[in-house]
Amino acid sequence: MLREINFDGLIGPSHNYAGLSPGNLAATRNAGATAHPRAAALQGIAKMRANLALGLAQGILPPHPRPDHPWLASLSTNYAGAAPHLRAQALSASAMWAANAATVSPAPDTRDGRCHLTVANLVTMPHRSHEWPATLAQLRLAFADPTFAVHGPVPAPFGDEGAANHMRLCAGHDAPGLEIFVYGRSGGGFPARQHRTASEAIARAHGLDPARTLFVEQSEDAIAAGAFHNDVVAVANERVLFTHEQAFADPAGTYAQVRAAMPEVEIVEVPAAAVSLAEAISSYLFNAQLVSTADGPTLILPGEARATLSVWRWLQDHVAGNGPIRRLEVVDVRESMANGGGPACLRLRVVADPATIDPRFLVDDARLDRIASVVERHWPERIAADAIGDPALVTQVEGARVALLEMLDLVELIDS
Ligand code: SUG
Repeated sequence: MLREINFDGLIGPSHNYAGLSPGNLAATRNAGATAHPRAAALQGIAKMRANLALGLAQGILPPHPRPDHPWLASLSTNYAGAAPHLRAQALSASAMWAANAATVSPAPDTRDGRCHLTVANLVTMPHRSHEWPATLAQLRLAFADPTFAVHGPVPAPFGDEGAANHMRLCAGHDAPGLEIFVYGRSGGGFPARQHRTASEAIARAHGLDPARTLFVEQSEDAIAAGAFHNDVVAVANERVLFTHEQAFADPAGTYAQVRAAMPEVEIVEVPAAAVSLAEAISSYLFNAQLVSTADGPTLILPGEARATLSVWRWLQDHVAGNGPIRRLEVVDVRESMANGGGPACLRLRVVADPATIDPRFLVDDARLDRIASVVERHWPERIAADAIGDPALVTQVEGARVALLEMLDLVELIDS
């Protein structure tokens, strides 16, 4: 049976605040702060437990090998000798944001009836541009079953940031969907990370039906205000599209196209008069996971959304007024949030039959207990900005990942 499975990136032992992402206001604001990788990973695990408690299927994508020595070697340097910015880029735990791992088109949407995944090239940010080989190795293992097709990255310079700029609307997860690719141009001097050419290439590779595929431009105002990915200002699930009024370059035209392709859609637009773009972005209201539970459409929100008066008031009114979103769940992922990654950034959605997935990538409560105990034993308690070059930190980070992969029975990933 096809169902939605959320694969969360397990927050890696090298999680730190190096301010590597211009245009991501939280990350640049927190540059130089002390990070807490152990607490960060435990917050992510608690979020996964909360998802299980809601009756959702849950998977994981383990951290990548960091520092990325082969990447530094390709730049003719090594960790000890590299310039500080290259060292930070090589150590980044940014693969935790699994929404940027790949774009996924479930089997009901594709010409050959397979579930297609294209690994994201992430070429716009140097620290993310070297994620894709390790991500691809994981996807090829997890989705080795012939009911999946796993594609390599779209070539540079066409930036692709994966599911963070892709939404799917459908009558039910196992029904044919309308796939919406959101691309950008730039805004406020910040780069657009998703290029239309990349989105079009992915739609072709996945064999999508043009009648059920839309390419929509993100608003420049949203990018300028810090929405470096569309999933910071809009999210979709089944029949519901939940969006800020200023998410798209042409909101009315976008809604008309969506309604024409899928008349039963329920568009929930939050007006700027109720929640400003700045509040939406600082609270990550739209970086919630919008999921289907027994209670109906449910939003899994970061604590920052509850702490933002206008946002929480809007949500309360929506639920009290019998709006399409029926339930609110709040999770604490503040270590990830401080680098601009909310609940939705941390997960990649895959609609598939769980029986077709390598079980080493799926989790239940007992497995999360074992993962948490590895994290408690091996993840650094803190990483201060000036510790990035410390050889003892590198030893601890590398050892922690090996301990995790041994426990997960995924030692074949040690070098990739
Ligand atoms: O690419 N932050 C990530 C956050 C990604 C959020 N993902 C989604 N919106 N789906 C990024 O900007 C910060 C790393 C640093 O500065 O050390 C970072 O990469």
